[in-house]
Amino acid sequence: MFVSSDQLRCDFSEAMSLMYQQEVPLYGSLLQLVAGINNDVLTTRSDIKNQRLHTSNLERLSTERHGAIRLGKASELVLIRRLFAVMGMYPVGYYDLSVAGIPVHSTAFRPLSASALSANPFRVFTSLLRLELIEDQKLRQEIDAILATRTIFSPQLLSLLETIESAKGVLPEQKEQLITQAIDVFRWHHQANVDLLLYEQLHNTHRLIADVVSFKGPHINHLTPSTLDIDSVQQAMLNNGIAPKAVVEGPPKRRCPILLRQTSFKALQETVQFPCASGWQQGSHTARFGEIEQRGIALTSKGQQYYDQLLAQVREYITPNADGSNAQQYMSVLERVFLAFPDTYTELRAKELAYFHYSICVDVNHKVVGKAMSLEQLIDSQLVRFDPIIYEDFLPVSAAGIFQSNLGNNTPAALLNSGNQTAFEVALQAGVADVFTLYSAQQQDSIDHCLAFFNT
Ligand code: OOG
Ligand code: NI
Repeated sequence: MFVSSDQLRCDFSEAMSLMYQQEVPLYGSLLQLVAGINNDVLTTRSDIKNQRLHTSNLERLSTERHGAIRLGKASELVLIRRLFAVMGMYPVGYYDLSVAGIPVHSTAFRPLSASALSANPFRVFTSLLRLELIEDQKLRQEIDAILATRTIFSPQLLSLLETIESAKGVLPEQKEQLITQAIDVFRWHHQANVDLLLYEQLHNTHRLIADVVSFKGPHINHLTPSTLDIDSVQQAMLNNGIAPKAVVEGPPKRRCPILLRQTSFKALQETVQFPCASGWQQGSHTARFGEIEQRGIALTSKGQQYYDQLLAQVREYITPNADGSNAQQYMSVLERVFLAFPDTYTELRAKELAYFHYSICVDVNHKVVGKAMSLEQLIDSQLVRFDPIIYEDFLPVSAAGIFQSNLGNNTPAALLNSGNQTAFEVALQAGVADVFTLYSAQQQDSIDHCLAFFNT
C-alpha cells in the first residue's frame, strides 16, 4: 500500500529536472546534446551496449545521475538525511574539500543496492559549510546568527515527514504533496536574505560562503546527466555555443574507463535582489551550472591508491589553469602518466585493481553436473562472464575542480586544513557508508550466485 522509495526517487528526480530546466534553460540544451550522443554510441559500439545490458538499465542512461546542494548548519543536514531516506538515498562516503581550499565537507546521498541504482540512479552530493574554517571571528558570528534563524523546510513538509516516518511509508495520496514540498526546498530564490554589503563581505571571504549564507534555502546548484562519450559532449558544447570548463576532470580517456570523468558549462551570472533601506537593490550572483559525467569501473582500494598516486604525479608537474590556457598540456601529461594504469579488464581484474560483476552465461541445461569448479575455471570455460561494476561515487579532486570552475579562482590558501569525518557524522547524526565495503559486497554477491548455480 505504500509507494516504493524507488518510485519516489524517480518522481523526485524528474520533478527536479523539470524545475531546473525551467530555471536554467541552457541545462535543457545540454540534456538534449547528451541524449543524442549516447544514442550514437549505442548504435555504433555493440561492446559498450552489451556491457551495459548486463549491469544497468539502458532506458535510464541519459537521465540525471546527480545533483548538488550546499547546506549551512548541522540541523539542515539532519533534515536532508531524513527526507532523502524516504526516497531511498543514504549517505555514502566522506569528502574533505578543505584540502582544495573549500570550506566544506560532504557526502553523497545515494541508492545502495544494484537494483535500486538501476531503478533510478539519482543521488545528491551534499556539502556542509565548515564555519570553523572561517578565520574572521566577527564574520563567523554574523554568519552563525543568520543561519540560526533559517528554516529550509516548510512547516507542512516537516509535519508530512514526521507522519511518513512514524507510519514507515508514503501513502499514494501523500506522494504529490511530498514531491512538491521537497522540490520547493531546492528552488532558486531571486531575493537574497542579506544586504548587498554583507553579501560582498561574504563573497570576498569565499564565494561559496556567500552562496550558502545569502539565500533562503539550499538551491540545487547543478544537475548531471550521464554520457557514454564525454569528449564528444565537451566538443558538442563548444560547437553549440555552450562554454565548457577548460578540462575534463578525472582520469584521461581510456579503452576501459575508470572511476568518473566530469565536465560542466560555466556558471551563469544571475540577477538577484538584495534588501536595502528603500526596498530592494539589484546585484548578481554566480552559482548555477550544468554538468555531465561519464562513469567507468569502480576501483578497489588498491586501484584507488594507484589512481591517487598517478594523479598526484600529474599535478606535481602541471595543474590546469582556470582560463584553459594550459588545457592541452595538462591533458597530454595526464594521458602520458596514466599509460601506467592497466587498460584491459583482464589485467584490471588479475591485479585486483577494480571490481567486477560476475554472471552466468549459459542456461540451466548447460550446467555441468559433477565436479565443483572454481570461479577461474568457470570463466575459462566461458560459463561465467565478468563485467565492470560502475563507480557510483565521487572524486574529491574532481569535485574541487568542479567547485572551483563555478566559484572562480580566488581561493584563500589559509583554508587549507584537514578533514574531520567524525565531526561530519556528528552533524549528520548518522554514519556514512564506506564505498569499498559496498562495492566489494556487490562483487562477492555476484560470485556467490555463480558458484552456487554451478556447484550445487
Ligand atoms: C559540488 C561539487 C561536487 C561533483 O560532481 O563532483 C560535485 C558543488 O559544487 O556543490 O557535484
Ligand atoms: Ni557534480
